[in-house]
Amino acid sequence: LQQKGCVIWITGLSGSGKSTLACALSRALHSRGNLTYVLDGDNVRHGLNRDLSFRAEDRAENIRRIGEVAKLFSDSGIICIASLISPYRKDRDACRAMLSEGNFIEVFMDIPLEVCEERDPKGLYKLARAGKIRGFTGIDDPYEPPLNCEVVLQQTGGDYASPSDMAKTVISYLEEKGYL
Ligand code: GGZ
Repeated sequence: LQQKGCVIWITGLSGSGKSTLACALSRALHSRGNLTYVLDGDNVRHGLNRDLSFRAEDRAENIRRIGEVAKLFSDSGIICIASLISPYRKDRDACRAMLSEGNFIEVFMDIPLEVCEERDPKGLYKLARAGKIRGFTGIDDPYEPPLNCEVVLQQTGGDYASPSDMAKTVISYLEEKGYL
């Protein structure tokens, strides 16, 4: 098995495509024979983290727990893909500090709020604008973009890369850095 355990941490707004990328990346790695595990914020909140709300302290705890679990997977040699909004820089940096040097690969879905809101796959932005959801990230709750992350995925020439192209970009990074 040609891989080194690590955590690929995908951060970005709701509707930016984090879960879609996590899934595409996981599939692409499986087809190469690599082992992965996906920890998706929205899913983990139905089980392990079902006691947590979206207040800043609870988001911090959500991120901390997912970081700890991701570390366990990465210690076992698995490539763990964590996809959650993780809006606060200090919470993401605390996860980075938990892992050995270089084993935390932060991937920023740099998709403008207008685009995420236009997509609105679950209709949550509409509810947030109508005041039916309070403290929604990007509307009335903050999102702090990474200042120094390993991979930034953004618009190129007026169009967005497909999930499989984005997955390829991440895989190239992993190859370049010797994780694969
Ligand atoms: C942001 C919210 C909120 C609020 C519910 N703010 O796009 P989704 O729907 O499927 O994924 C979002 C998910 C965010 O959970 P995370 O665990 O990723 O968040 S964090 O890292 O900040 O703890 C969204 C939905 O839950 N959702 N209410 N108020 N997103």
